[in-house]
Amino acid sequence: METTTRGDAGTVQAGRRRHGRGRRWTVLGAGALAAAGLLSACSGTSSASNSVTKSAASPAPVTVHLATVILTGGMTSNSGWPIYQPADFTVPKGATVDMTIYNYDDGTAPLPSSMAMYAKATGVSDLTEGGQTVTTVAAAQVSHTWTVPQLGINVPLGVAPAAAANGAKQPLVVTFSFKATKSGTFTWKCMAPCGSGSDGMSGAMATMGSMEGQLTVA
Ligand SMILES: [Cu+2]
Repeated sequence: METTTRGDAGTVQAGRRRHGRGRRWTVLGAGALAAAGLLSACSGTSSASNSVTKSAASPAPVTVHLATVILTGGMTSNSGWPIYQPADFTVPKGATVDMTIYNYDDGTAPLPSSMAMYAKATGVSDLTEGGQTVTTVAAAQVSHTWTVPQLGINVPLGVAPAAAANGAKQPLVVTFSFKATKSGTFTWKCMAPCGSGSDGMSGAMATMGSMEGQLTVA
């Protein structure tokens, strides 16, 4: 009987132990479920962001074409006031931007030595001017620049070629590409002193919509 009692006691004890372990396991199980819940919440979040990433990444790469024209003050009856038209651009984020600038200005605005760095193209690829591949324009031959400081983009522009035999003005055709990877609204500027005033930095150079404007990447 003692054995049975011990046995019973043992069984009871064992049962308690098992129960205790069971509770612990239950607690652990709840913890594991909670952890799994957290994990599944996390994986839910990450799968949601994955699907956003996928939907943003799955369309074919976008290439957009921008074109702008630089007109002289003589062409717009605003003497001494060259202008980019248009001056504001909007492109989708992630796009490859193929840009063409038609520069009708045959006058130079030589870069002073303090601005000599703007003679070199940066932040763009495949720059051509007048059909020639270009990486730098001599500082003394710069007519204007298209410079987006926040994006590290600088494109020096040479002068327009001589007018055609019939007197029609000819543009210097400038082409280049860049990738719009960063969203935001960025001010671009001309860095050549092509405006008015003793230093050429007034007038058009100090006016949004003339020698500066905005590039919006959205
Ligand atoms: Cu300019």
